[in-house]
This record gives sequence, C-alpha cells and structure tokens, in this order.
Amino acid sequence: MPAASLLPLFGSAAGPGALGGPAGGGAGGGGRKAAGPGAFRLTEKFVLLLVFSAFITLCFGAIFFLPDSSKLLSGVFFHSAALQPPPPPPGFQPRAPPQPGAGPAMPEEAGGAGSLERIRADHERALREAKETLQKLPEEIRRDIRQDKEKLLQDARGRKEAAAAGLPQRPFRQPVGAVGREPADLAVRQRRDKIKEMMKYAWDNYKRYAWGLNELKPISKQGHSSNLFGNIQGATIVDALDTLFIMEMKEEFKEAKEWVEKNLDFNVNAEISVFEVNIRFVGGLLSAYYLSGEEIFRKKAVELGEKLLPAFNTPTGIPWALLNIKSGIGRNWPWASGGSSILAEFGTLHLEFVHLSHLSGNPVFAEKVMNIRKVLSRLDKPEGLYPNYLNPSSGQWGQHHVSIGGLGDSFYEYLLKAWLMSDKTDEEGKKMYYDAVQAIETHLIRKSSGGLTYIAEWKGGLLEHKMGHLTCFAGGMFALGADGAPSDKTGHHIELGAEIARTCHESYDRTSMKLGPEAFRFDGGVEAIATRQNEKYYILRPEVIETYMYMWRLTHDPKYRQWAWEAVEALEKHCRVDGGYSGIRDVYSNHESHDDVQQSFFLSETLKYLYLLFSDDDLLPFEHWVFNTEAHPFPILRKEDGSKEEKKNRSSFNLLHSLCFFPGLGRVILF
Ligand code: DMJ
Repeated sequence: MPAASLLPLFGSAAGPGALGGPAGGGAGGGGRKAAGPGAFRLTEKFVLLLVFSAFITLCFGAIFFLPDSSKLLSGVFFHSAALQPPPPPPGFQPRAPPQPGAGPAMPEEAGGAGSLERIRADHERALREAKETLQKLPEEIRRDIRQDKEKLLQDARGRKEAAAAGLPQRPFRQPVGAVGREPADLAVRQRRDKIKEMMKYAWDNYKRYAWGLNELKPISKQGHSSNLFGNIQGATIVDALDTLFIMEMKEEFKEAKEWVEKNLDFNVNAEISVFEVNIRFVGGLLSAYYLSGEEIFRKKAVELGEKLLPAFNTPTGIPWALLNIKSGIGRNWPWASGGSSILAEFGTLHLEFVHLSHLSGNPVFAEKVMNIRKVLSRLDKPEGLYPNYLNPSSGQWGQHHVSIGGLGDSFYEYLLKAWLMSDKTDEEGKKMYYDAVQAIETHLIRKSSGGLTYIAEWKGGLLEHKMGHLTCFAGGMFALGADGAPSDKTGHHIELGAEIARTCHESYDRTSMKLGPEAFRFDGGVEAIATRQNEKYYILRPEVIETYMYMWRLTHDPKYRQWAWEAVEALEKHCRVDGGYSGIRDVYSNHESHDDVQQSFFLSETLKYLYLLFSDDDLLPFEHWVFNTEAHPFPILRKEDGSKEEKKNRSSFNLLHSLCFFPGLGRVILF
C-alpha cells in the first residue's frame, strides 16, 4: 500500500479522476490492469507493509484513544510549552474541521467505544486502499512513492518556513467534503463536466495570455490590471485556487501553488483596496490552505493580513478603504460622502480576520473586527437601517443612503455568516443580522404590480425602485439564514429567498441575451428591466447564480438547476470568445459588444457556484463550510472543540511524526 493513499490530500496523484478517491477505481474490481511478475513482488511488499501499518495503527490507537494511557502519555511526554497551542482569539474556541467520513465529532466521553470505532474505521479504510493499490501498475506505484517523497519534503520545508515566520505548529486534518463524489445522474454529471470544461477554458486562456498578471483581456489576449490591487499581481491565480481544487484540476492547482510560492509578493509599494484584497487574496489563500493543508497559503495569508493592519489606524478603528501597504498610509475613496468609509467594505473583513487569528495565534486580527462591531452597535440606526457611509474619524454616519446591493451588500452577509462560522455562538452577529433583515423587510422590500418582490434602495427616507445585480445575492442570504430566524419565520425567510430568486431570474429572462443587467428598475411602467444605458452591462457577475445555488441546496427544487443551466447556455453563447470569457456591454442588444475583461470572480465565484449546483450536497456541505463573499470556503470553527482536544491532537501528531516515518514510503498519518 503506497503511503500516498494514507496522506491527507492528493494521495493518489494518478491520471484523470484519480483524486476522486474510491469511486475512481474501486468499483471496477480486480481486473483493471494486468499485473506482471514484477508487480507481484511489489504487491507482496505492500501487503506486508499493510499488515505492519495495521499493527502500528492498533498499537498507537490503543495508546492514544484509551483514555487513561493518553492522559499518561501527554503528561509524561508532552509537557512542553513549545507544543502548546496559541491562545484562542477572544470569543472563539476554534478547531480545524473533522476528518471526512468520520461523521460527527466524537465526544471525549465516548471513550473506549469511540476509539474502537475509529480503529475499526482505520482498518477498513486501509483494506480498501490496499485493494486499490493492488490494481495499480508498478509504474504507477513508483510514481506515487516519488510524489509522496516530494510532498513530504515540501511539507517539512513549509513547516520550517511557518515556524520561521513565527506561526504556531498546526496539524492539518483532512477537511470534510473538499472533493465530492460523482453525481449519480448522468445528465447532471454531464452538466457538471461542462462547467469544469468552462473552468479549464478560462484558466488555460489566462495562463496562455496573462499568466501572473491580475486578470485576462480575452479579446486583446493580454493581461488586465485593475487599480484595486495596486501592483500586487496574480489575482486570478489566488482567486481560482479553491475552484481548481474542488474541481480536482490537480495539475493546474499545482502550477498555481508554485506561482504563489515563487512570485506572490506583498513587499510592494502599492495602494490597494483593503476590501478587494481581503476578499480575493486573503480569502483565496485561507481557503486554499484549509482545503490543501499547504503551509505556504497559511503563511502568505497571515503575511498579507499583517500588511492590512495599518488600515485600522483611524480614530475609531473603522478602517480606511485604501491603503499603501508599504508606507501604511490610508485614505478613503475621494467620492465617498464626507470622507467616509464604506459599510460593505469595512463590514466585510470579519470572517477572514477571525480565521487569521485562528491560524496565526495572534488575536489582533479578531480584535480589529470586533471593534468595528462595537462602534456600529453604539450608533443610532435610522429606522433600524445601516447607512452605507461612516466617517472613520468622527464615527458618524455620512449620507443616509441604504442599499442591500453595492456599498452595503456583504456587510449583512457577514453578520449572518459570522454567526454561522462561529458554530452559532456569535449571538451579537446573529441579533444584528435578524434585526437588520426586519428593518429591510419593513422599509425596502416591495412587490411590483406584476407580483415581483424586489429590494429597493433608500435615500434619506425616499425609495428608489431599483435593484442591482449585486443585490440578487440576498435571495441566497435570506434562505441561508432561514434556519435561525426568530419566532417561526423560517418558512418566511425561505419564501423571501425564493421570491428574490424569481425576480432576478426575470431580470435575466427579459433580456435578449438571457444574462442579467447591472441594475433593473420597477418604475416608469417597467419591471425587472434596465432603462438606463449605463446599467445594461453584464460583467460575468455571480450573484444570481449564487442565489440559485443556495436555493437549490436548501429546497432541491429542480427549477434552480434549470435556471442555472439557462445561464450556462447564455454564457457559452455570448461571453465565450477566442481568448476566454468576456463581459457584455448591453444584454438587450442582438449583437455582442464585449468589454474585454475576464474578471477573477468569474473563476472564483460564478463557475464555483455553478459547479456546486450540479454536484451532490456533500461537496463543501453547509454544515461544515461558510463561503466568504468571494465564494471562498472557510471551515466552521467548532465550539465544542476546545483547546484540550487541540492540544491532545497536537501532541499525538508530533509523536507519530517522529516515530512513524518510513524512509522512502512517507509518513503514516492515522488521524
Ligand atoms: C465579488 O467580488 C464579491 O462577490 C463582492 O462581494 C461583490 N462583487 C463581486 C462580484 O460581483
């Protein structure tokens, strides 16, 4: 049995589909490939190795999982301060997600019975993997071993670098649902494959024409720079990492990782958007780390997080929108009301910063975002609503403009998701979210005469009957939050999500290209239609598809897959060009005029949500993951998993690391 199949990730780096795990080869029985005499000898060796590994598993299982001996061992061997976990950030008792297939975390009290269960599961898994190994050609086995060796060396390097960067040691446990099984239904499988093909097309073109630059211009076939990232480079690479991972595009993920290792550089003299860099770069690196366990991503995420900290140096601690990451000097957008910071920008740091504290052991990140909460909670909210502008010096609201679309949107999203990500312990986030939704329902949500529910904007008490494409994410948000809604409003919140999804679908359906405009209106005799020329564009945005994804997962109503497929067809027909995918200037026109930008969020969000829509629910299940606003999945930080267990696992990991190292075969990781 190659150690590859026991490694947490990329265990069998073989040909197409190999990363899919057991489904890939197990079902075919023993006759996939004829084994020669050479293979037989190698096979024998691996059967011996299996027996040996099983024996070691049993020994260590007994040592670590029988309660008394584990206490004894940790007392005797691991009373070292160097091995203690970092103090958790205030208010959080996080842990890494449990192993796949392990089911719900086993409580400590389960004691011997739980341990035996676990040992049995280990054995069954080892047998299954041995069966798969026996079907491999000697060449494949040798390649697996080679790759394991490389990975081990790389891991060791990563750990050294992390230690040098002052990061605490952290055992990596396989995440739940990082890759899913193939959908059983052939038609669904074909649609999912099509979306993967789209991702490959977008990626290959970026690689060919704009590799290492931020985004691709698919018509002019060159790089595109947006000033949002200053001269930080590689936005598409970092944004796409987790999509490549969940789509099992192993080669592409590997080249992306290598680029990050060698080229991603934050030591630049650049003024960046704190919000955009946070959601795309910090978010992309964090999720890449949680999915793959590659230390480089943790290290880069924390390094970038530290670069962003000077943005909080304002009298209130409400961060600047723009920051020079070399000088640490910040400022706000010159167009923002009275020098204000923007609600959707400073309100969309919470998830990433809590995870930065978790991964670095440094509470400062979580403290910064908790302070934003504190400032907001002290302020009066007009009619319970949050204006989009807040002055970071005076701590006073700017212009009273309220929007659930641009300038406001992801602030509300992060209140809900902060609560979910905290394993539903962040009561303050929960209350702020449901109170805000109540005010939104009262003051902004309206129904058109044609029966379409929409979310209007509010300007100093007056409604503007316009809804942005960005606002369409709210359908998914309402549905996701339905479960915790107060006083039996669960059904109502799901219904609200469904109505917003329908309205946004109408905004697509009422165009010639079946792609939605940037904003649509409900006045002057129109419904769900853009009336102004400068609102008719579509820039490959994800929000409508995002809402379909949440609605599909939460209701399994087939219409959401149908609507998503309509969008795929429209994207293929109108946005796919020779050099990638492009936005469209006017979705009501009969002729495409392309904007010549392949946005990085097309790879990170639009294609990921589509892929999830045509995957089973066990891929990135909602019980374990929360998506940041750029669709980067972060694990839920479990409340019951206190530092005691983390400490125990850490100690066990280190002992095994030093004892169970088989030269040339890789390390056996038992849990
Ligand atoms: C993404 O970068 C994020 O979803 C953000 O919250 C809003 N806009 C874009 C995509 O439209």
